[in-house]
Order: sequence, then structure tokens, then C-alpha cells
Amino acid sequence: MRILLINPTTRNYSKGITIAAAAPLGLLSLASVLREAGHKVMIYDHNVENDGFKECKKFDPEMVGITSFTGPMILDALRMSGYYHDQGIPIVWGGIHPSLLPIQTIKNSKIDMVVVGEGEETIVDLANSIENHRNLENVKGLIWKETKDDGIKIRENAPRKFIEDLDSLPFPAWELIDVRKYKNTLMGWENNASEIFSIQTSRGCPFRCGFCYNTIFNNRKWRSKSADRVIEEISFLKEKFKIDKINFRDDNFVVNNKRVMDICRNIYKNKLDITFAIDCRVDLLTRNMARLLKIAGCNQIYFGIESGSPRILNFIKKDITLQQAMDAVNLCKKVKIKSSTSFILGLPTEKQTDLLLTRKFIYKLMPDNLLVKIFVPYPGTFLYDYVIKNGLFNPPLKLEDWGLDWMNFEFKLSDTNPKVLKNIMKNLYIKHFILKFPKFAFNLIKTSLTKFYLHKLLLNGLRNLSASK
Ligand code: B12
Ligand code: SF4
Repeated sequence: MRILLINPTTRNYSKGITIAAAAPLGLLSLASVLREAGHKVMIYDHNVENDGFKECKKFDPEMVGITSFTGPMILDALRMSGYYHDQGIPIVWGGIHPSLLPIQTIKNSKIDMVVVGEGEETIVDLANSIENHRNLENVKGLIWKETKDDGIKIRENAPRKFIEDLDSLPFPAWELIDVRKYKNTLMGWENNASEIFSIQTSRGCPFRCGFCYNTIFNNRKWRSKSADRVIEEISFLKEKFKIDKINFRDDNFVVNNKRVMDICRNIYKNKLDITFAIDCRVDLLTRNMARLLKIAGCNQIYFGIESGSPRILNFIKKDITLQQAMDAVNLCKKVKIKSSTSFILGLPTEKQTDLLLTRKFIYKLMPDNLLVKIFVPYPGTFLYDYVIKNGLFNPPLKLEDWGLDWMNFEFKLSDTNPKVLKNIMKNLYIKHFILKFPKFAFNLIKTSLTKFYLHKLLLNGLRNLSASK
């Protein structure tokens, strides 16, 4: 069966900055298991392609799979869904948003099926069932529309269990995308590298942060690829695609301390010579881990700290202390790994005093990179339920209305008006930039001088070579 997998874009739908493209890891994983099962797969990523479906038309799909987060991506997803649905091609949606609100998603007239949660086993089962004209009621993890004489019925099949052994999955089908198009990303900019590629080595997270999709989507269950498998993937990427800068995009990379240490040791032992960035909770970074990460090539750690107010941290169930945050950032400074810290403004129940504490804490912390976001209640989270229960937010009732532009989110969910929050955010960035400017300018001059010197060295070498001939 020919299956087209689509990654929609936020371009043209978001008034904020265009998000840089990262490889569609979910679709790559689905593609590899589908191919293993004998199906033909094409991936169309609207973030990096804009050829008006020319290639897709040639491919002539018999089924179309579409992924989507919550937000403006949904609008592009719906446009493409409609295009293929109107040609009578079965449309299946999967990914984070459809999994969190599956019934609302399937109610859209341009969608035939929704896969809830991890998709590898379900999509193979589904493709085989459609190809062999089997009834879909036995496909676990599927929600679908059944046409009967008395109309269309929505059917909810039994749920599918998590894949326990992630090593059992084949390598993602990287060969189906043009890897070069994903090397120059926004994350690369943060990491001071221009060619950073994303991979995933584990899924889920045992923690319970009130703004995070994990508690429902992954049911707080963490599964991982083994250290050996991670090394195999990196070696392959390096050899085949010359990738030497990696961003580990796990929900939580550091749940198992031993696995992290083994990955680091093996990167070093196998002389993989890569640099990489990870996400880490401030309470999970130990001294030994930080040292080993540095030796293995880690040059940036992202920490979600979210607030400088202990009361808010407690309310959002972040389960960290400000001291732990301070220690983690200081540890990074000590071992010379860049720290990138993320904060959320406008969290429910946040008062002026809490905001002040957050601002003060950011200046005290002085991370290398600062990320500030304004709170958005994503479905399936504790804070989403809270804002609805407390009459602060009326959730969209239709899929298309979830195409909200989070960069311009305008609901007042805390004591502070969203416009004021945006100004605070802007000022935080400006002040951080000013405080960091001397270091930034020094690094820029250092890099330029090094480049200039290397350039001269190369020219001299070439001159000497031609003179000696
Ligand atoms: C990499 C990443 C990004 C990349 C983009 C990724 C991309 N390719 O488009 C960047 C950095 C650009 C990004 C940006 C944002 N992101 Co982001 N991102 C991630 C991250 C870390 C990894 C995504 C990933 O590749 N996962 C790995 C794959 C294997 O998992 P998966 O995609 O879920 O796929 C599986 C299933 O969902 C299912 N499936 C998926 N698609 C389909 C399709 C079909 C047909 C089927 C059958 C099944 C299926 O099967 C797959 C395999 O099991 C996730 C967290 C995470 N670990 O997942 C956050 C995450 C997705 N991001 C999130 C958010 C909020 C954002 C931003 C809005 C942040 C911001 N405020 O700016 C922006 C906007 C996104 C946009 N597209 O414009 C939230 C989404 C919450 C939500 N309700 O949608 C997440 C979950 C983080 C979090 N903890 O809250 N992000
Ligand atoms: S630690 Fe990170 S991944 Fe885990 S629940 Fe909290 S925000 Fe989500």
C-alpha cells in the first residue's frame, strides 16, 4: 500500500516568528515500521517543502497520515486533510493533539480515523487491515468512523499498550528526508552550532508538571533505547549523513543515571567526536554526570525552571526548588557547559509578587541562554483542567478552533494582562541580552579572529604549495 505521511507547517498561520524545522521524528519512526511491513512510504514535510504537492501527486497515495501538535499547525493539517479526503483517500490523524482530544478530532468531516498515542504498531495494523479489507474493530488504539445504513457511527477500539522495548524498533527512515534541510535549525542557533540534528532516545517522563502533556500521553511511564542502541544510531548518522551535532529531544533524557553515563562513556570511548545538547531537570543533574557530559561533548543543557516563585512551583507540581535550579546552573558554569533556562509567565494564580520573584531570580541565575514563554493551557494537562474549572478559559469546541496562535495567545489566565506579560517578556530578553553582551561580543570577536586566522593559514598553505610546484 502507498502511504503518504504529512508534517504540516505553522508558516502562514502564525503571526510569531517562523519556527525552524526539526526532523519529524514521529513520522520517520512510523515510516520505518511501515516499510518493514512491506508498504511504500513518502514523507511530505510542509516545513521544508513547498512544491504544491507535485511529488505527492506522482506518489499517488492510497492512505494519508497526518501528524499535529496543538496550535496553528492544525490549520495546515486540515487544509491538506481536506485536499486528500475530497479525492476519497482514507485519512488518519495521529500525534499529540489528536491523541489528547481524539473524539473532537474524529468529529471533523475531513478525518476518517485517529490513532491514539504511540503509533508504530497501530499504523501497521491499520494499513494491513485496510489493504486486506479487514474490519477495523480489532485495530487497537484506533478511533474511526463506521458507515452504517442509519448513518456514521464513531467507534472507539480498545487502547494499545506502550512499546516497552524501544530497541525493537528499526532505525527511523532518515533516508526518506533530505537530512541537510534539517541541520540548520533554531536550536542550532541556541547551541552555537549551525548544523544540529534532532534524535529521540527515550519516551515519556515519570514527573507530573501541570503544564506538560506527558502525564496523560505517556501516563508518566518512561521507556528508553539502550545506551548501545543510541551509540549505533549516532554512529550511523555520523557515517551516512556527516552529522556531528546532536540535540537529544527526549521528554526526559536523564531519568536513568546509569544510561546517561553509559551513553557519555561510549561516545567518548568510540571517539564519536560529536557535540550535543540535552534537556535535564535541575534536580537530576549530578556533579559526576555534568563532568562526564562535558567530556563526551555536551555543550548545552536546557532546564525548565518555569518560575522564581516557590508558591507557583508548588502549585504547578514542578517538584523542584530554587536552590536546585541555582546549583544546576552553577554546576554548568563550573564544567563549562552552557545553560539554557526556560520560564513561563502568566501561570494561573500568578500574582504581581510572583512575577517579581521570577524576574529577580532570572537576574540572580544569569544563565547563558534565556527562554521566556507565556503560559498556554494545552489539553490533557492539570492546568488545562484548572483554568476550565475556574471559569478562566472556554476551550475550543471544534478541532479547527484549536489552531490558536500561541505566540499571540490573548486569554487572561493570571492576575496580569497578556499585553503586559508580553512587555515583561520583551524587557527580560532585552535586559538579558545587555547583561550578556560583553561575553557575546567577546565570543564573536574570538570566533571571527579564529576564522580569519584559519583562512589566512589556508591561503598561505595553498600559496606555498603552488610555489613549491
Ligand atoms: C522536537 C520538538 C519540537 C520541534 C519541532 C518538531 C517537528 N518535527 O515539528 C520544535 C523545536 C520546532 C518545536 C516547537 C514547538 N513545540 Co515542540 N516538541 C518537540 C519534542 C521535544 C519532540 C517531538 C518529537 O519528535 N517526538 C518524538 C516522536 C517519536 O513522538 P511523536 O511525534 O509524538 O510521534 C509518535 C506519536 O505521537 C504517534 N504519531 C505522531 N504523528 C502521527 C501521525 C499518524 C498518522 C499516526 C498514526 C501516529 C502519529 O506516533 C509516533 C511514534 O510513536 C516534543 C516533546 C516530545 N518528546 O515528543 C515537543 C512538543 C511536541 N512541543 C510542544 C510545544 C508546545 C511546542 C511549541 C508550541 C513551543 C513554543 N511555545 O514555541 C513549538 C511550536 C511547534 C510548531 N510546529 O510550530 C509540546 C506540544 C504540546 C501539544 N499539546 O501539542 C511538546 C509535547 C512538548 C511538551 N512537553 O509540552 N517542538
Ligand atoms: S519534567 Fe519535563 S517532561 Fe517531565 S513532566 Fe515535567 S515538563 Fe514534562
